Amino acid sequence: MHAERSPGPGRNRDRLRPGLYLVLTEPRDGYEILAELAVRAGLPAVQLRYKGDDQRHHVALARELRTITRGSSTLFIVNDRPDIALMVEADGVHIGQEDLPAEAVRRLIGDNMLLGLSTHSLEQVSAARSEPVDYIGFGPIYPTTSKAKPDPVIGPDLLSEAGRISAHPIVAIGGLTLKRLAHLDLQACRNIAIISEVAQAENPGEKMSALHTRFIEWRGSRI
Ligand code: 3NM
Repeated sequence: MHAERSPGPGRNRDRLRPGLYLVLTEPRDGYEILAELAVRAGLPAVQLRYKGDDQRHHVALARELRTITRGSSTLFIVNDRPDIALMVEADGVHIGQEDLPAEAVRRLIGDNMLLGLSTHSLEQVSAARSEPVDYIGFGPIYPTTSKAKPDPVIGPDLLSEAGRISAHPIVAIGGLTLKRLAHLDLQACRNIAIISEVAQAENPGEKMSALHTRFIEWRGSRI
C-alpha cells in the first residue's frame, strides 16, 4: 500500500512549468488580448496585476482572464488579492512582503491553489524557506520602470546564490529582456517574469514566444 502524499506547503510547486511568467499591468493592447496571446504561446502562467482603484473592474478583468485561461496549459494567478482569486477560481495568488502573511493567505485559499511570494534580498529568500508558498519571486534583478516603489536593484549575480539557498522554485523579475537572458543564471530560476518587454513590444505575441522558447532552450528544460 502506498502512503498518501501529505498535503501542505509546496504541494503545487511542480504545477508551475519553466518559462515565461507574464505579468499584466495595464498592457497597451489590453489585458484580454495579451492573455489570449499568452495561452496561444503556451506560457506557464499569466498574472493579473491590476493597480487601479475600481474594484468591480478588477473582478471583471479577473473573470475575463479566468475564462480565457480555463482549460489551457497557462495558469492564472491574481496579484495581491486572495479574495478575488477565490471569487473567480484562479489557479493561484501572488503576494508581496507587505501584504497579508503567507500563512494567513494559505489558510484562506486552501492547499490546492498556488501561492507565490515576492522576495527582494537573500535574507528574504532565506526567511521564505519556512513559508507555505509554492514559488518565490526574486527581484528586481535589473532596474524597472513598471513598479511604483521598486526595491533596490539586486543585480544578476545574486540570482545564483538565491538559487542555492532557496527552498522554493525562483521566478526572476525586474527589467528582464531578451538580451539580458544571456547574463542570467538560468539554472537558478525556473521562470522569468516580465511586464514591459512584452507589453511595449511592437508584436507582443512574437516577443512572448521568443522569450519563452529562448529561456527553455538555454535552460535546457522540457516545455
Ligand atoms: N516586481 P518589468 S519588479 C512587479 O522586484 C515587479 O519584486 C518586482 O516589470 C520585484 O518586467 C516588478 O517591466 C516589475 O521590469 C517588473
